[in-house]
Amino acid sequence: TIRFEIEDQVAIVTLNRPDKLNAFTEEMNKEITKAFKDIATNDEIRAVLLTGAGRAFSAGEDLASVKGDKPVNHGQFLRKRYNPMILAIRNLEKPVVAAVNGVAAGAGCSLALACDFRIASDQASFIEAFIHIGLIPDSGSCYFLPRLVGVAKAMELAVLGDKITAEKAYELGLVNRVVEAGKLDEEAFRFAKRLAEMPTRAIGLIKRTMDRALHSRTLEEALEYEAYAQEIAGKTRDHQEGVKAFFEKRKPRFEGK
Ligand code: LHQ
Repeated sequence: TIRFEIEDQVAIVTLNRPDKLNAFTEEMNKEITKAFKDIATNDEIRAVLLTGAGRAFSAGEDLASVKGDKPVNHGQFLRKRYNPMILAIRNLEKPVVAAVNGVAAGAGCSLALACDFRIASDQASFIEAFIHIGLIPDSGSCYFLPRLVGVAKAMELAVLGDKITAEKAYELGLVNRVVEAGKLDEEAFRFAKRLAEMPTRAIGLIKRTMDRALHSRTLEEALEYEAYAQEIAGKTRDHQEGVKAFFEKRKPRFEGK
């Protein structure tokens, strides 16, 4: 239910149930989580591109699983299937770019928000669709949304569940770039490849340090974590190479180590 490729040190993960708008099944959740765990331990991979096959990014949970007579415990559902998937992305110390090719609804929207960067096609849209079926935004949306757009807008998006266009998402700060639909693959890959050529350890540490700073209680605490993370970055070969290249007036060749 997903495709996995590696090209120029970029892992390309494609949600691949196009006839179901890439709606999630248990199998798919597990495959995505496993892919991100494999990426964590594969030194050849220095950036990830996450996208959807066909006209959608993802329509969220495949509601076929909820419509049966058997009641589903949504809490357990999330703990087992979705939370590990979201945590695998946030805990990955490599940059993750979502190439949002079409509609991202419900947990599909959450998945896009869990990534570090979002490049949207001008045909993409975002919907916190949960409220339309009497649910709350899950899979990290209640965490990511207010951080990305502020509490007032986050409440509006979560409670009203309106579909917003890529352009609107850009204005809100929800996506980093909007590109022509026909150029999305190329532009998003170029972006991911650029990241893959950068100091991977430092990017991973930026990701971790920013995530922590967002819930640091004091500036002191955040400064201390920066010092701790910088100590690690300072010991990398990429740091040495960066300084050396600067004085030799040439482009650095980072290895991700
Ligand atoms: C679908 C779906 C779908 C099945 C379109 N499932 N078939 C966590 C905890 C526990 C339980 C529940 O879930 C969660 C997490 C969640 O993600 S909850 C939120 C689940 N997602 C939604 O509620 C979104 C439902 N879908 C929509 O609102 C629309 O379909 C969107 C906006 C995604 C796309 O709209 P359109 O482009 O107008 O396409 P469409 O509505 O015509 O859909 C095309 C087909 O895909 C259609 O089937 P059909 O047989 O009529 O062609 C839809 O029924 C089917 N489909 N989403 N999530």
